[in-house]
Amino acid sequence: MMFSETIAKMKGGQNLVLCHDQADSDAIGAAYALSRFIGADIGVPQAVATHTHKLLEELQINVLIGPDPSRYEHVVVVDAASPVQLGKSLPERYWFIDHHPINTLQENALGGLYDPVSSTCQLVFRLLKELDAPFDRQIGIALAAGIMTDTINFHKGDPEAFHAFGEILARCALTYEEVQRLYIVDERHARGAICQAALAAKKYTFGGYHVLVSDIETNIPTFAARALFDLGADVSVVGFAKGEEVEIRMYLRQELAEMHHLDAAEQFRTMPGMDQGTAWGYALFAGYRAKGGDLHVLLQNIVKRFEDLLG
Ligand SMILES: [Mn+2]
Repeated sequence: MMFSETIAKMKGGQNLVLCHDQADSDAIGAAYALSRFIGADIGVPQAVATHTHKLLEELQINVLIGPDPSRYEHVVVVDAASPVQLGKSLPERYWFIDHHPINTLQENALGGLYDPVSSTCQLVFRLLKELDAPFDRQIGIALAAGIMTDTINFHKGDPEAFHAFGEILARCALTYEEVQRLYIVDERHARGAICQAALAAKKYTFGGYHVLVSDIETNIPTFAARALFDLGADVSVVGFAKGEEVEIRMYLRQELAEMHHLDAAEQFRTMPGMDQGTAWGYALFAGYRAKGGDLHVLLQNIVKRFEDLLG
């Protein structure tokens, strides 16, 4: 049986669409669009990522924290790559839809849709089209936001991601700006914090490349790192620390990455001191999160690393 037929049979049942923890807009967008078709609760093990709060607000999505999957007839796990990402919410029986290059959830799944493309939202879009599902603006915003997130605002992506995004805009009478708006920081306080981070940034030049490093008082290091990158940095690094919590984000210019065979996520994974937390990302963007550690020591280690690599 095609997975779309399985999905169709869930309609009207007691359904849960479960996202990975720290659910991003790809997970939430996919969960929302799917839940609108089958009728389902949306759940997350512990929390939704900060950058996705605006999407939750826009679509008025209720997300259950730590739902009990055993209380549902059908559970569909979306955008999760491994059981670890589901924590205590890991269901015994589940279907899955995912796009991550490595997926260890599929082994124990009842079945699902797996294709290592750019986003889960484009897979859900495929399914809903197969099912002749109705679309509306809200479903469009959810799916488009997911694609925008996982292509890092189209800094990467396969042809289907670009194509699906355009098709979603057309079908749902949306504009690019309406989706983009979900990502622009429009709170004055947040913009002020980004300005402050830019003004306080230290600039190093190694081998002709500009490395900008700063920290920010609000927990939006990704936006600040992006802002420093857009100012002209070849490497932009922004950290945030509050209590035990340490967050660092880094953008790398593609030309630099290619010239020096650098991978941003790999740099974080091998950075002295970063074995205390979790590093993720891809070639041109890296994130780091830990409970504990000294932000300024870590930032210095990053500077030292680029001095060694480029200087
Ligand atoms: Mn994803």
